[in-house]
Amino acid sequence: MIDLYYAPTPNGHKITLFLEEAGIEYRPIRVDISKGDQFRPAFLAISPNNKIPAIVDHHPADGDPPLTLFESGESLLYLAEKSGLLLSGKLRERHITLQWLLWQMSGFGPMLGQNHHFNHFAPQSVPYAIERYQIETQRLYNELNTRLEKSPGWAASTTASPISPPGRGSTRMNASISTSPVFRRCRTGLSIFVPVRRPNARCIKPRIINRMRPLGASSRSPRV
Ligand SMILES: N[C@@H](CCC(=O)N[C@@H](CS)C(=O)NCC(=O)O)C(=O)O
Repeated sequence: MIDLYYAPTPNGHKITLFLEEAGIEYRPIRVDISKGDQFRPAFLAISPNNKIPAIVDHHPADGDPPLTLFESGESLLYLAEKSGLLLSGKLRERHITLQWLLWQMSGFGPMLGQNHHFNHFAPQSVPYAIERYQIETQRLYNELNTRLEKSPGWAASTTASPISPPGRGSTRMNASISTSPVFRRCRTGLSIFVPVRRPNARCIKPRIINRMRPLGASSRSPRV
């Protein structure tokens, strides 16, 4: 059983998507970041960076006491290792997936986050920051678009497949799971502020977004 410390945000959705796709049993524990739950000592003991998501595995493979992890990328990798799903056993495929996962973690997520912040939440307008993050966001979307042009199923594929032998979707899954929720969240903001050329990104939409819909509602889950 995995405890998932969660809020219905792009980073939260990354982990629920993986857990659902892999069929891993989990208990979502809602952290209301709009009310400051992330600064409570009980949560900080699990996620010292005061951010969701974080997971606690009560039955880690080494048989030792429960294992606590924060950072969404690391949680995805841990769950892939634990389940043997959604990350290829083939060297080349695995590293292409990891490359795009890290691209999401270090670029797509944080830069789109900054773009969102300076366009929607900054207490004062900072034209330099707005322009900087719009340009970077545009560049990242174009990069995603080019990737999708080369491999249209990449972000849409959500087929769970074992690490060994690698199967359909296994090279794509972790990268898609980390990218799609951020893509979905930031789409609206971008169409307002930046004319983004991203026709190929449409193929992200159908399955992943349908999968996320029921995952947003976790109002019945306990709070931290
Ligand atoms: N690098 C982190 C980022 C996580 C993150 O930014 N979480 C946001 C919600 S999407 C959060 O918890 N924010 C609360 C805060 O910063 O106080 C990860 O990928 O896990």
